[in-house]
Amino acid sequence: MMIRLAGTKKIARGTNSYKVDFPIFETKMNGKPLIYLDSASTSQKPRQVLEAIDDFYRNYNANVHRGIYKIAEKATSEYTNSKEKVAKFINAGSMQEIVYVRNATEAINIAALSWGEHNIGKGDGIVLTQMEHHSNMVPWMLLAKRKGAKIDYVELDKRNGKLDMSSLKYALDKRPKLVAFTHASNVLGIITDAKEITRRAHKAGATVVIDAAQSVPHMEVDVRDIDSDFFAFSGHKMLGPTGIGVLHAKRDLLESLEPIMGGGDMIRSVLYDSVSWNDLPWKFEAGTPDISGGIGLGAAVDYLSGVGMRKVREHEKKLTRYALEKLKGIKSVTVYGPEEKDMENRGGVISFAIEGVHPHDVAQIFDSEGVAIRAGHHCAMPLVTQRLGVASLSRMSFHIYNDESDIDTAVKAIEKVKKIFRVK
Ligand code: ALA
Repeated sequence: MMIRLAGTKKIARGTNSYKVDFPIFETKMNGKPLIYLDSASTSQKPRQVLEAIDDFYRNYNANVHRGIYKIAEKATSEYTNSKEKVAKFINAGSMQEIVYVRNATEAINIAALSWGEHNIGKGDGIVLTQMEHHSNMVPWMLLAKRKGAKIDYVELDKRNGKLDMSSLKYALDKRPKLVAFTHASNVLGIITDAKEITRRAHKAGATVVIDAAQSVPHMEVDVRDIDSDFFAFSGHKMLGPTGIGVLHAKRDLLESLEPIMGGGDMIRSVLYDSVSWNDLPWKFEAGTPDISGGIGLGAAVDYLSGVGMRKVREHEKKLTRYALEKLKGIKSVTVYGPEEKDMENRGGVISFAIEGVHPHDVAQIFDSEGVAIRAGHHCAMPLVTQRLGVASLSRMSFHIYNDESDIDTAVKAIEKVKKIFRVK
């Protein structure tokens, strides 16, 4: 059972009872209560995560897998235990399938360097989608360049902005070696049908890599049901600390791969002329790992599990629908991504534009009202500039600590932007 600690100072509350768990909401931004609408970029951290990290450094800081003394044993068991928690959270086969990395980007790069290096050759096909984040694009571009492979992009449906399944079919008919796609777009909020895409990709003989950076923090995820080969996400977007992320892969696949980094912790034995690897998942974790990060991530998983991922998803659906309805009623505002009628396929990310106003100016005026949003190409430049045809977009994104009053404040900030820039 989750224990919710009361805040020490007053936190402005709307309709949200979770906000008190997040100390950052005790601070003000430009003299106003902080309204944080940038969780797709990074999430805020509950007190329970901060306390778990603090507890490690204060009370049992020691290296893992090395010390024969009490605090080292505790550090090792807490760190390992966090992997058990993560494995359960995404329904992985076992903690041996949970490789800790720095973030989703590093996870995808490891898949490209370990699996890709040995399995992609000249003329092979790699299938991506038009809405990938750079992190699920550039590692494959680098690999394709090294190997002489060819990249195809699954198009977005012109009618609803979702993945065009006939374009996927066209790409799969060419029997690619790899299909890599996002589970939830950080720009359009679109949630892809990961299970169905994986099924089709496997039928075509492809290995599947899923960028789950924007899905795992916000919804129930079952990697065994999806059946992906590689699955990547970051701790910092799911209420955990920065610097820790997860590469999940099927055990047989991980067993078959060579590590790409060598050093302590990933070896079983080294002689002057030979080396053998440690068991999974340590085989892929060279050097002293991010121990506090793993422990913090475990605490974040405890927190999210205590709330319940269905509840997180329902909360964000309700907020997103509320925000989309409000934005629809504002003249000169264009919203990108599926409409509020389609919430089953939409996450809590809303990219928008105000006619004639640069998104950086929008973000600056929001900032003056204490509201944090992101503005730019959102690390998905091809989607934003080439596919959507705009230089940049403003974006609000939600998590469990947001409520309707946050959106009401954002709507007031939009009215302020329109007034300052004399937008009709
Ligand atoms: N990928 C993160 C975002 O969408 C940083 O903001």
